Amino acid sequence: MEDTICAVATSRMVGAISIIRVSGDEALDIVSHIFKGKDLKKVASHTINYGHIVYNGEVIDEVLVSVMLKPNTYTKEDVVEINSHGGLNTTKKILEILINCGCRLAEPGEFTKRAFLNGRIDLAEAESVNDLINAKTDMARKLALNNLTGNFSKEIKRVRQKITDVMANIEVNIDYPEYNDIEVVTNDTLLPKLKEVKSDVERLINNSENSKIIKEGIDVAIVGKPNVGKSSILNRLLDEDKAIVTDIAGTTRDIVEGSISLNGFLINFIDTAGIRETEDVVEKIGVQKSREVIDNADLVIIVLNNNEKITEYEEDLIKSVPKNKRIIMVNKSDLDRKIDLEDKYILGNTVSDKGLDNLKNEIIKVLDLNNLMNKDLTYASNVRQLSLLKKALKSLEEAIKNIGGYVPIDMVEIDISDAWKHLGEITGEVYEDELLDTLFSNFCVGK
Ligand SMILES: Nc1nc2c(ncn2[C@@H]2O[C@H](COP(=O)(O)OP(=O)(O)OP(=O)(O)O)[C@@H](O)[C@H]2O)c(=O)[nH]1
Ligand SMILES: [Mg+2]
Repeated sequence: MEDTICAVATSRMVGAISIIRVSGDEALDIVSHIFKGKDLKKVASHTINYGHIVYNGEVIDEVLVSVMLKPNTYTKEDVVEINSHGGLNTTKKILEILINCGCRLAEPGEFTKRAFLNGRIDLAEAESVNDLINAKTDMARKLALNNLTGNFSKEIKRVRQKITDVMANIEVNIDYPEYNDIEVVTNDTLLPKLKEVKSDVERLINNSENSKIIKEGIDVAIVGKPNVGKSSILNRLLDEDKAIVTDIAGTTRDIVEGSISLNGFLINFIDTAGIRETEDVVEKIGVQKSREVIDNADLVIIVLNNNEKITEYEEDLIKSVPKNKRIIMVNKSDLDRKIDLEDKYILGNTVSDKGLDNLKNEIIKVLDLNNLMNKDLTYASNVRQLSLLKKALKSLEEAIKNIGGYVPIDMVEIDISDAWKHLGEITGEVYEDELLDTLFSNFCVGK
């Protein structure tokens, strides 16, 4: 924390501009030393200053330098940012010079880590910085931004405050049992408060189940007999020839995947090997994988051939996937109809793309994406936060269970304070150094 750190904050590819970020007590001294232009130590905070980076008499680049003095900066330290010309060599050279002059190369996420350690943002907000950078869809961006602005943290703090009140109440009664005017801790007063907290936490957990869908996308498996046109459908959905299509049954032997954005959601389509009894070793493995994909998918598109009678295997396949998790697509509608089917289905073909829009609309409908889009986005955005919410819930349930029994109140308080602690870990009011190391190592350097 005492070092002045530096890193390239922009992408490490060729671009018009690169930003090299410097943060720490020495930031201004070090950059002033290599900057020719106005005296940076005398300029006002939050200004951009034109000049040159000059080192050992050599002009390295023409730059704009932003000077931002603490505490109103990203890290709450002095931050100086050099806007140089893009390109790997110039950027690298300036970075080298900064290191020569006393900066240390920042670790991944170290600027954000400092923002956290210096109390500008909490841990949940810090995590959403990374989520925002890595957002793959519009919805993921919205979720990250909502958490970055602190809405989720506020909710956690609000719930935590309620627990604090309960604990204070218990403490007073343990410490001063002789005071009659202090609210007596009984089942009648504690229980309703704890139940309220429990339902707050439950609500957050239930909402949070959507965050995987929003961040990582929805896995949609395309399954069916060989040769019904699964790979053709995948290619048409992706609008590229990703999977090999031939008229030989058993063409797809391994999983082929591709993603599109639908209504702001990421949909990961997974094309599988046609499922059938086979003696071919490679195909057998493919078929086995297909079955696993069906079990793990959020939605399954079962493809049938309009030109063939439905087989017993296909009927079993339809039955094996719950209605709310499947869409039946009858493909090859350009050929004579031979199929006989009672279930609801989408009819189409990949020759003229007929039915493909209906298929997409059905995906939106079955997954209830329109509804999900309008839902409140105040919830846990990753597994760490969600598992802490679940731990807190467990402790609260334990406390509620014991409160009416013969368990002494100070024992009940242990569970209550566990819940309080788990919620505090979400926002980083309670944390261990190890956690910070793993958490920030997922960030990019310069953030
Ligand atoms: N007439 C017609 N032919 C189609 C249609 N869709 C796909 N085909 C043809 O059907 C054959 C099989 O298509 P694929 O997409 O490879 O079928 P698949 O289900 O992936 O087959 P496997 O990978 O072997 O399981 C190819 O010759 C395609 O050109 C369609 O809508 N109409
Ligand atoms: Mg295929």
